[in-house]
Amino acid sequence: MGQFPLTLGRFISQKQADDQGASGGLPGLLVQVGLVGKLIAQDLRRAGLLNILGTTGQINVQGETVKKLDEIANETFVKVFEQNGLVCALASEELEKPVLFPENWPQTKYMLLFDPLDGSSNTDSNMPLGAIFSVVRFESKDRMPTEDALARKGTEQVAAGYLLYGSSTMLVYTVGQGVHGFTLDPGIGEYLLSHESILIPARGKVYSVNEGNYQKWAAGTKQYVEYLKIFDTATRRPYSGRYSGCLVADVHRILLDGGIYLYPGELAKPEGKLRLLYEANPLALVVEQAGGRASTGTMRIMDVEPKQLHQRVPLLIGSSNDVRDAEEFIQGKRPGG
Ligand code: AFP
Repeated sequence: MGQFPLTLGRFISQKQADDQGASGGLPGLLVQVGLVGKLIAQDLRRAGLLNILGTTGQINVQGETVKKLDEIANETFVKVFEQNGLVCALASEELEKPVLFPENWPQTKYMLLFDPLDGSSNTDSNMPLGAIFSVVRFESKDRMPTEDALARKGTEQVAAGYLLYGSSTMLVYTVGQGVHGFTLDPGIGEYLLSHESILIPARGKVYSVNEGNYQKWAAGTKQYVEYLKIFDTATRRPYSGRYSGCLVADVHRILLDGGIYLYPGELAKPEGKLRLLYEANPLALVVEQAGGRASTGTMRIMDVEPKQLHQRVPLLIGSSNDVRDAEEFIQGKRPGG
């Protein structure tokens, strides 16, 4: 009989066994993120039948309308992690303040930051959704983590990844030893290894951006997107536009096939829309581990020094050559294309 695909738990434990430096709690933490994914996927599969679509009537800390599924996804993350003792702090896009678990410290030093439901505008139209997570460690011997301990540079992440609720439910993660993808088999309730050691092509032919914002962009961003549309077979242009409204879905496509996703800064909002700590940093770690690049347009995402928990950052992410091209346009180094 052929080899049965590796489950998430077995794969992570095997990888951890190979890496003497890894400490115990991380595999369990990642498996628990997988559990959150199973619980949320179950709701999403029947969302139209459960009266969980639409909005709650609330506005979140981001000033955005809260969808019922945002709240359900956030509650699922918090409930799973307040019960498993695997983290000493949680930070969520949906919560203004972090949730601290002093009872779990110092047994566990891990802290989890997450966007519980990415792509909320897609909830009622059965379009792709995701979740993004980042893990950092709190090393102090003599004090509990506070909010400032969560605001760490992307280079300090010990793990990161995402859940993708698409035609399949997938979990993609990295602990700094490559990027691995698992597909949920709903029949047995297990994530099975489906994409081992993902590597992103150095260049793609897809760009993913909301062109409705075109008039808000600085000249360099406009010039780059216009450049992608010019016919030139030598540089495989024009690129194809693909934009789902879900960062996770668009970045996943680019991770596998190559290309670039952009949510650039705007003249009136130079910081852009996406969050550094629980959107840009985790996806930057995944994409860099797969051989790609993630930039603000002027610097590496993972080198950005955080100032506060929910800070925004412009994001260009994907194939290294595509992101470098975009940076050169944005930095005014290629006015002529
Ligand atoms: P929502 O979760 O509020 O829908 O935002 C989704 C997102 O953060 C990211 O997943 C999308 O790529 C991007 O914002 C869509 O933003 P626009 O609707 O402004 O293009």
